[in-house]
Amino acid sequence: MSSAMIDPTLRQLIADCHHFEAIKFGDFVLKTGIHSPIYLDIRPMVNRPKPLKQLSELMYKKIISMNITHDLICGVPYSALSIASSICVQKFVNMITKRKENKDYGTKQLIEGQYKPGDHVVIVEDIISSGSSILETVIALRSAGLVVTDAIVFIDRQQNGVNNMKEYGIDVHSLIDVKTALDVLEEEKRINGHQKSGIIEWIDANPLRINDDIVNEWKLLCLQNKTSKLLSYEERSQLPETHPLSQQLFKLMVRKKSNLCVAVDLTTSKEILDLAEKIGPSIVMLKLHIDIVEDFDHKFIEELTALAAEHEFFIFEDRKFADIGQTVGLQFTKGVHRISSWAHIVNAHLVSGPGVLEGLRQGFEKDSNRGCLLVASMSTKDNLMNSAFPKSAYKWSQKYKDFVIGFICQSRVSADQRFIHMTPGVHIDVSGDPLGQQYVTPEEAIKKRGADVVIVGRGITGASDREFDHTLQLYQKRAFEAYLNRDSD
Ligand code: 5IU
Repeated sequence: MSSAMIDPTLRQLIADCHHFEAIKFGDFVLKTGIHSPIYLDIRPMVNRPKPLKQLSELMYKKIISMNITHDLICGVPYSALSIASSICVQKFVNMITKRKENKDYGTKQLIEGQYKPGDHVVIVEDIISSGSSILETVIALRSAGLVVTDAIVFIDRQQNGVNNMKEYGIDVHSLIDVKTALDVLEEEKRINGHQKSGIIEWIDANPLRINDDIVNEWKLLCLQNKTSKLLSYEERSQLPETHPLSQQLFKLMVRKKSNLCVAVDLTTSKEILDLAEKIGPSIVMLKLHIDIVEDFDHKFIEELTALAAEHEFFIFEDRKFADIGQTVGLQFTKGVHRISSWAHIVNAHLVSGPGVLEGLRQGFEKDSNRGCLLVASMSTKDNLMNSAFPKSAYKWSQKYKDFVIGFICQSRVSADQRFIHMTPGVHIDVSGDPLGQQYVTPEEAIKKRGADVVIVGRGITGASDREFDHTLQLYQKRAFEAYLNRDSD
């Protein structure tokens, strides 16, 4: 960061830090016994109304400019609690707090405030050194079923904390790093060049690690699988405000002992109907690409719908709507296929933004028993769907709950268990195809990646006549057993 680019308020805040002795220079003995030429303690800043207000405004601005999904904010105790409260009051954002209890407080709830599992929380902290305090907060939040991926800090001490936190899936965004703050203080004639280079040398020579106790707590949390502890399909069918289609799907999975969706990528209606007849009893969903069917007509749809009713499965048209809302609305409801008239489930990409969901909405209006899955990640090699996609899928799923029922993804997107996670790219024998497809086993998809439903195409449709029934049953059994044994390794 160049000091010339710094926001004037931030520059003033750094000068104030020195003035109020939140940043001091000298010889200080830290908690660890190490001598440090710089001392940072933000309390004198957050005890004063003006710097507190300015700091919290800048931190919230950062949250907005980084486009961080946040239902709630949480300050790391203690100094950052004032910052979080100030953001809460000024910006009307709800906050939660983490209690700072000692160890024997045990399993008692550590989070105070109103929240529900699946809410997205952004952490607010004054200074990051090793990252230990932030990780402690992350552990408490994730144990309570909250989703946390980002933290905002005032000053990064540049002692490896930001890097350390990456390992735990947390992106730390600072308003300023300590070396830039030193540049400002030198420009403000509060420190000379010699002092500054001595401090920088010390910083570079003293990278920090996360405290072992906290790392162990993290490991424990992972072992207990608490970060992703999932309820049974039955329990999830009963969660309040679960979409009616998802409720039916959860119940169907229990009844049929199946969490299998077959991708029927065949090109004639006869082939598809014959296969649907065979696989019907073993699946909960049949996935189509209607645009590859050469002899499409609505009689085919009637017959397929009748089979779906007879064998109890849902029809999923894998159309991946992705255009502007206006076009998508037409693609969904018009044309030869009139997809909205028969597909129980469709899916959409959010590349063009949430307009796609507004476009689809008209096709769902009349029938709440239809749903949409958001594509959050893909199975293919070198695809361009970076972490912005699951984040945005999560964000918009919350706002379109009336017809968004879940995600097509390679790992879970939302801790909100009312949403269904479906994973394609599943095969028990091979690891990929020559066109970039990459496979995982049903066990990997369900136990490691948290899929609720696996989508299998050629693993089943490619089986020879002689082996077909056996293969179908094998996939059904392995996928459902992986679900039943989800919590064992
Ligand atoms: N499909 C994927 N990967 C994805 C998405 C969809 O394979 O990331 I989004 C579709 C494509 C195909 C089916 O219809 O799932 C997988 O077929 P195979 O199991 O035959 O590879």
